[in-house]
Amino acid sequence: MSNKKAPEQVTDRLFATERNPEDFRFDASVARVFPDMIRRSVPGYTTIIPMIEVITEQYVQPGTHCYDLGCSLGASTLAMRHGIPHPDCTLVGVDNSEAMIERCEHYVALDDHDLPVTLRCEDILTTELSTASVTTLNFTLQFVPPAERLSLLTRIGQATVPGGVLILSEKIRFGSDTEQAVQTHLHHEFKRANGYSDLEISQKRAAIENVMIPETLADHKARLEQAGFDQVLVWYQCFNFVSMLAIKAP
Ligand code: GEK
Repeated sequence: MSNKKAPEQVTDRLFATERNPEDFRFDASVARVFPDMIRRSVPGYTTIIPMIEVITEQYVQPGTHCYDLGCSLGASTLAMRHGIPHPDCTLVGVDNSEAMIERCEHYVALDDHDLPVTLRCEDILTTELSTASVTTLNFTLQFVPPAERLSLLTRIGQATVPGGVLILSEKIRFGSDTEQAVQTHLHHEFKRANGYSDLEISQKRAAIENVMIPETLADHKARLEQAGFDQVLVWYQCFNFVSMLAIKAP
């Protein structure tokens, strides 16, 4: 992992004061506070990122492409970069937020690994994918309209070489109302423990409700299999946040 000093983190106070209801967008104000926001909002994020390096190292194949779809500021991209020992691999980060990609370029430049990283400011629904050994969707699929998810995963499945993988991290919902209530409560307590107020929690929830649509684990597993992956397993879960590994048979 890189020894260079990470840029200073700006505290997320975007929802701290009363604001007009408006759908959440990945704009410049979000990009500015993003490392602090995601660390304090997503249980397990700080564990998942270094594990993406470990998983990448296990499944990356020489001469292939690796993709980080919805790369934001490149945390998962850089974890993948450090897990790729083959100089003939290419690593591509894709995000359709200009504000994210601009800042991501800066984080990539500060990192001390040699493997070149290509950043594309493009929609992951249409970005070109081929000969992939490791693809990551780290909390991105949840922002793709549900009707588009199967065709995206099918494109990833078709682009993945035998023995290749997709790392898919998502906020999930539960089939049981009682489990949904308990896990949602625990997630809100996690946010409270990280210094978010009740107002911040409720305003963020209202802003994100129409743009981030969680699905059940069973829905994810069934769709990943339909998309051409042979084995799907959960390698991490904390409350209602899960990371799956979808493997294409060698
Ligand atoms: C991390 N993976 O730090 N095309 C391209 N980008 C998209 C699209 C799309 N259709 N939809 C959403 N995004 C990162 C965290 S954040 C997760 C990922 C979160 C992008 C969006 O612009 C944002 O940067 C990212 O997906 C989701 O490991 O904020 O909870």
